[in-house]
Amino acid sequence: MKIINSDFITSASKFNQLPKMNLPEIAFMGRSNVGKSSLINTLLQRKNLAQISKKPGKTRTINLFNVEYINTDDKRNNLVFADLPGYGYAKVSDKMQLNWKRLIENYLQKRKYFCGVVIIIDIRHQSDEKDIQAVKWVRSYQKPFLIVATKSDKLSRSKVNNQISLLKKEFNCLDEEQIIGFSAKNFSGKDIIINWLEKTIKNFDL
Ligand SMILES: Nc1nc2c(ncn2[C@@H]2O[C@H](COP(=O)(O)OP(=O)(O)OP(=O)(O)O)[C@@H](O)[C@H]2O)c(=O)[nH]1
Ligand SMILES: [Mg+2]
Repeated sequence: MKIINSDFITSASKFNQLPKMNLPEIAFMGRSNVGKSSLINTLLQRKNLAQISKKPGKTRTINLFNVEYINTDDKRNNLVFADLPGYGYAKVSDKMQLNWKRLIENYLQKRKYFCGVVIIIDIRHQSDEKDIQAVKWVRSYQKPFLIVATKSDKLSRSKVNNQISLLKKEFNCLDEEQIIGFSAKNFSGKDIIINWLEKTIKNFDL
């Protein structure tokens, strides 16, 4: 799969504001400021399509992106990326946190063409309760997911491997549940994510 084009579609702060797309959709979720938008921009080869911020909590809505790609058979196709709002931002009120939970829950449960989710964590940190909770939550919906440990450029290669083994234990990963290292700075791990996208879409019955 090769991504050739991308566009912002819309932002929605409520589930019922999301447009019906009739295209396979991949969601991206993780803690606030972990690097979701940077990961999306890297995959789309765009500098700032999904906004990047130094201030955590920038993405408070579900942002949809239309992605055009060609497959190995040279056919053009489209899919959708959904940048989900980050969890666990301390400065957000309890009410906002509850709204967030409802929005994501509705999304995971009801979004018709949602076919898989990329869960993003920071490779430098031990998993915290919110990340472990998020993975358990996503597992309960029985959709394919890929855990991406980002900012790998901040660690040496040997530390990256150690940290991934540690994280796999902390998340109680089954053999088929992968955790991969990734960096939006040097693009390591990008190809593995693209391959996972391709496989996930192919396995999804529209
Ligand atoms: N070194 C390094 N920095 C990164 C990487 N990915 C993201 N960052 C930095 O981390 C910060 C947050 O990145 P974003 O992509 O905005 O994170 P986000 O998860 O979308 O944040 P919110 O939408 O605010 O929840 C920015 O300063 C990025 O430049 C990476 O792979 N390596
Ligand atoms: Mg963001």
